[in-house]
Formats: sequence, structure tokens, C-alpha cells
Amino acid sequence: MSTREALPPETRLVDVSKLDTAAIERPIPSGTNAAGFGSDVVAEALRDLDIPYIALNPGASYRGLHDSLVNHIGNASPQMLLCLHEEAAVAIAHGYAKVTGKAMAAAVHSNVGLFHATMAIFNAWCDRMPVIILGATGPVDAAKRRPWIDWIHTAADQGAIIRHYTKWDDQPASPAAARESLLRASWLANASPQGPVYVNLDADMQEAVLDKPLPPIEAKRYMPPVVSAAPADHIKQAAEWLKGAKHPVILAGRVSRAVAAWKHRVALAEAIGAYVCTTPKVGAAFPTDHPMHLDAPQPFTKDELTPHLREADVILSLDWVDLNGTLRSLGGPPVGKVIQVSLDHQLHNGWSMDYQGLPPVDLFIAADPDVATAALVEAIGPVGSKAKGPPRTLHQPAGGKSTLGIEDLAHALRGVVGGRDVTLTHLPLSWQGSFWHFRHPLDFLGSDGGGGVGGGPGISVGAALALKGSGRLPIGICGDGDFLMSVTSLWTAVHYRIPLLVVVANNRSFYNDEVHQERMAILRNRPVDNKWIGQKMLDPEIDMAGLARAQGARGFGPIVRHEELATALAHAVAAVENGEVAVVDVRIEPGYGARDSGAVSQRKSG
Ligand SMILES: Cc1ncc(C[n+]2csc(CCOP(=O)(O)OP(=O)(O)O)c2C)c(N)n1
Ligand SMILES: [Mg+2]
Repeated sequence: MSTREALPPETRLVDVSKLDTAAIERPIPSGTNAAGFGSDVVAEALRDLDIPYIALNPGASYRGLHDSLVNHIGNASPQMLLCLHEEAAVAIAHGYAKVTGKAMAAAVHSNVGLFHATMAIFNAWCDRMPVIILGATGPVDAAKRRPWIDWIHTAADQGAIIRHYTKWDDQPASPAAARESLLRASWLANASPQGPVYVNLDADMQEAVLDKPLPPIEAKRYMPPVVSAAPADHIKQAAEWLKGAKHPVILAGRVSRAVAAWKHRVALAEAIGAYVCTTPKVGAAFPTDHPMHLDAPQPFTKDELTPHLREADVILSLDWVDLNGTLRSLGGPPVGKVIQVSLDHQLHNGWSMDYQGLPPVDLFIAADPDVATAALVEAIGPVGSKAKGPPRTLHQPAGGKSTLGIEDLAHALRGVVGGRDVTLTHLPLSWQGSFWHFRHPLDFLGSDGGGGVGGGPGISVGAALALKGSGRLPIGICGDGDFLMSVTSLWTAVHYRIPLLVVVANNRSFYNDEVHQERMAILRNRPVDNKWIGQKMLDPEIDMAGLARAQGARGFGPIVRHEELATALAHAVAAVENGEVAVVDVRIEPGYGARDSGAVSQRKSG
């Protein structure tokens, strides 16, 4: 039997290779091309801002803008990306920003569409990723509202729905104000610390005939680059402490995807002989196989880090997510000096507690961490590398079990991708840092940000969009719960020919919460065996590959045996390299490995 036949039967409902990619949503040219309506001004502003894509789900509240995007600017720059759910539209823009560091747009219908988008907006906010969200409202002028529908889809203050987890929002009252609003939105979203912004476009303003054309405007002049450099005396002080430190530790947190900044972090760690810790909450920040990389990236403070923090004479946090929570593993404030480099305080508000606990800090450097690191490398000057120890190695599965585990999935995938440049666009909760090495800032993009399950597929599509043509293979590994919550994000990738591999770590359960129920049962001396109730997705089991095929993607699996796994993954990788979207359903046994052990009462996630 050939390896192909060894795979479960695969039926293609849609053969995307036969579709005409050039014909996707190219509008027939419109005869009239001069800006004639309020929404034409909005569409032109998006074009002037060089926004490449606008992910959307349609709605009558922005039918004016929709028409302008298609018929006035020809569905190019920005090109529409039709999404099947508003949460997917924002998640795609979020994933795009994770790769590029820049905002693309997402458009959502008046209030109800925005309601659908909220979790994805919260995820982008907590992840500090820029997204320009356009919304709309039924005419603000009540005399112009259609009966019923325009009334239920108009709110006095629509921005209030998302104001607490966006950087800024606006409801401009005229086309001129809308243009200014978009320039400001783009400028603010992209300036550090980055975040989502919201512009709410009055339906009447969009549809009104322009009295006269607006004078041209040079968009660039309204968006001066904001460089957040560190004060020189702060850099001098930090450099002195770090140079003199016997046991410095660097906590590398929210940093950019720039290769130059990556090299600066390595140079700094080697120059001062610092151990470096990274976290899967955010994108790759330091080579994980470097001798100075401490432990593997872990979402929670693990045994290897704590003794180093205890011994550290200087701890340098490069915008580490939850510095207070990490230091708490010491049981009291650290003995060593703490340097915090961050601009995050600019975003803290009284509604969301995503700013985390207040850490003890001896020197606060209000600067972009990349800019500050470059300045520190320069201030410390050329010194020999103090790196010590052998390169760190990866976890190997123990073997011996007939069923598959997450470690088998990781091991097989590693073998199949070999030396390819891979970007892990998303990882499941069961993943462990020791499964994969990150040697480039684009090797891993971090978590969903806000702990909102269902972010994985959309973020992966957006990241794959940004990576298209880069030579990198985008792979999103999602829990089954995460996958199922936003599986229809994949249709957008198929439709717009965005190559992507999704591997479902399918334990047929919202397993994280089985772990929580187990803890409850143990603490309350109740039957642990009941932990699966209200958690397991069995009877019927869900056909993940079928959900992929139904949307024109390639679907492989369910894979249940060791001998099938590598072959299925190899076929899926080949399909993606052929420009397709592929999903592999890998049935794994539930288990969080090392995460399962430890404090019974500790609330670890979700
Ligand atoms: C929107 C949302 N709903 C519910 C939760 C609570 N929650 C946290 S993890 C989790 C389970 C996710 O299941 P899956 O993606 O299959 O991962 P597994 O835990 O099985 O590895 C749930 C329901 C959440 N964080 N976000
Ligand atoms: Mg699961």
C-alpha cells in the first residue's frame, strides 16, 4: 500500500486549483471616478495611508463605504478580504500586525458586527497589536433613519462598547473630519505602545453627496514617526549596573520582529553574561537554543528561573508581560536591582486589569525596548562574549505508547518541516517550550494576547497573509476548542489563496478546564472522575478534516496512529507549498505534561 493510500479517504468538495485566482473579486471599472460622496473620501484616505487590506463582514450601515471601496478605488489598496464572522476579520488583522508590526484595517457592521468583534479586539489590545477598525452607525440624524432597522442599529455612543480596550475612537461628523480621523487612527494605532483603534462612520455622512471636492492632503505629514528613545542618563545608569553585575538576568518580553533588534538582545546578553528568559505569551525574543537562554519559554514561572531571579543582582525587563507576577515566585521583592523598560503604562486604564500587578522597580526607562537595547549595547561597548554552557536541546518523546500525545505531534512536525523556515503562528495550551527552537524573530508569533479562545485560526490566517511569498511556512497549531470556535476563518484563506497549515491538537475536550475541575474535586474531596462532564466533545466526535474540506481546504485525518502522522503532515506541507490551505486533525491524548503537576489550588489559565 502506498503512503497515500494509507491515509484516510479524502474527498475534495472544491478543487481550488481549478479556480481562476486572477478573477477574485476584481470589479468591472466604474464609469465615474471622481470622489462624489462622503465615503469616497474615506476610501481615498485608506488608499493614501497605504493600507493593503480591509478584512470585513458586510452590513448596510457601511454600504456607502463598501460601494466606494469597490467602485471608487477598485478594490485595491485596500483590497477587501471577506470574512465569515467579524471576530475573524479582527483576528486576521491582528495576525497580520504580529508579523508586520503594522495595522491593516477591519470593517464591521453597526453595533451587532462590533459586538461579534469584541473578543478579537480585546485579544489585539492585550497583545498590544495595531488594528484600524472601521464601524458604522445608522444615521445619527434620527429624521433620516429607516424605520426599525436603522433604529436598532444606532447607539448614542457606539464606541463605548470597545472604548476600554482600544487606544482611541472617534465618530467624525463630516467627510473632512473622517479623513482627519483616519489619519489620526492610523498614526495612533501604529505608534508605540501599539493597539487597536476604532472609527465609527455615520451612514448619512458616508452616503451624502460631497458639496465640493476636498483639497488634497499629504497623509505622511500628519503621521510623524514617534521615536521613544530612553533618556541618556537612564541608559548610563542601567549600563553601569549591568556591566558591574555578577549575575544579571534579562526577561525579554514585548519586543519587535526586527532582526537587528534580535541581534542587539543577543549582543547585550553575551556582553554582560546575562541569562535570558522568554515567554510564549509574546513572539520569539531570543534564540531558545542559545546557552544563555534559561529554561524553555514557559507561560508561568518555572523552577529553573526562580533561583536565577533570587540570585540576580540586576534584573532587566524588556517590557516583560506581568513582571510583578513573575517576581512573586520569589515570595518577596527581589534582592537585586530591577530595571523596567516599557511604555506600557501609557495604555493603562481603570477598566481592564491587563496591566497586571505593580512590580518593584529601581530604574524605570520609559522607552521602546528595542531602542533602549540598542542604546545599552552601545553604552556598554565592545566586550568579549561571556556566554557559557552548551546549546540548549529539545524535548524528545518518551515513546512506548500506542496513542499519540502532543509531544509526538511536535516531534513528527519537526521532522517533516526539517530545515524549512517555519513561522509558528499559534500554539495550543498543551504545548511546551521545549518542543521547538526559535532562532529568528518570525519563528514564533506569541499567544492570542487576551486569553480569548478562538483567536488561533483567524490570527494564523492573518499571519499567513503577511507571510505569503516570504518563503516562510506558516503553521498554526490549535487546540480543538480553539479551532472549532472560529473554524470559518479558514474560508478567507482558501478564497484569497493564502497558504497555511493548521494542525489541530485534538484531545476532544476543552481540556484546560478538565484540569480545573480536577483541582476543584481534589480540593473538595469529590470524585475526580466527573471532571470530563461539560468538557468533552464526544458523541459525536467532530470531523475536523471535514470542516476544512467543506471550505475548500485540504483535510487530513483523523490521525490516530504513530505510523500515519508523519505521512499526513508531509502531504499537508506539500499542499501548503502548492499554495493551499491544509488542516491535519491529530487525535492526541489529553495532558499538559509538566503543567499538570504543581500547586493544586493555583489558577493557571482561562
Ligand atoms: C472565549 C473563551 N471561552 C472560554 C475560555 C476558557 N477556556 C480556557 S482554555 C479552554 C479550553 C480550550 O480548549 P482547547 O483549545 O481544545 O485546548 P485544550 O485545553 O483542550 O488543550 C477554555 C474553554 C476562554 N479562555 N476563552
Ligand atoms: Mg482540546
